[in-house]
Amino acid sequence: MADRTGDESPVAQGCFVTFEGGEGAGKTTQIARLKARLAALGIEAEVTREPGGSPAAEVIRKLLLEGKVRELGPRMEASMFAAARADHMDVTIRPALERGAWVLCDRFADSTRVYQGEAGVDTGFLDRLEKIATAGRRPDLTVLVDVPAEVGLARVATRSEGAGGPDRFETDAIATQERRRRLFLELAAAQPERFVVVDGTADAETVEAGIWKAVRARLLAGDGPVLAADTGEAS
Ligand code: T5A
Repeated sequence: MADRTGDESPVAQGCFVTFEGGEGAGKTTQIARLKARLAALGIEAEVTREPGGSPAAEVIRKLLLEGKVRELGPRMEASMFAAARADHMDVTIRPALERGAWVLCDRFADSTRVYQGEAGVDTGFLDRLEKIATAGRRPDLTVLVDVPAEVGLARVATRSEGAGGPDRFETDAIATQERRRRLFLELAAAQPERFVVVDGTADAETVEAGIWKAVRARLLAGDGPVLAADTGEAS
């Protein structure tokens, strides 16, 4: 596993991989598949999600997804996503990485950039929130699972029928969902060293293969973990 300390010694820290995309893109499905692929190499991966991923952040998740914060405005929503993220980093993500596990996180700070950015929260405010919430720890790789909004929403609609209906963000208009998609693609284009974009409309096996190819190329050398001596500071 890559060294994130900047030291010469090959002290292993886990890799931090985030998954982003619109509603129903297939992130959760692909995280489970990547976890299994890593396990086959003997690499432990902790799966987590946002909002949520720690006991306190799960409390905030419930408030956000029920829509109780919506009437307080997008700045308040952005602040609550960030508060949840700060706790998630402290309680779940950082400790896992420090013990050498990989962290596979379903959504992270890019979702705030896209969802709350699209809702009108200015970039300066989002920058400050991200700095506080993450203390500058960025993902080593971000997988953007890209699907047209109608494809993702159709998948989610099938699932919602038996699960108490759609959440606060799934009910937004299709034009809003498409703007979010474009913003995700813009983020990916601006940071190609961190992002890989995969076509989420393909079948799950094909999507999985595309993600695995990127993980191998960016984070693994051949069949073995990348050591600090091989890579220096990983991006
Ligand atoms: N949010 C989140 C913000 O506004 N700001 C933030 O900062 C953060 C962190 C979270 C909501 O919060 C918002 C964004 C979200 O709206 P959530 O319930 O966690 O809500 O929702 P999502 O992250 O969108 O997760 P979903 O479960 O809805 O989508 P996934 O995980 O992308 O999709 P998945 O894998 O569950 O698959 C959905 C369905 O499609 C099928 C699956 O079997 C499943 O039924 N599927 C496929 N079908 C065909 N082909 C494939 N390739 C398929 N892959 C999966």
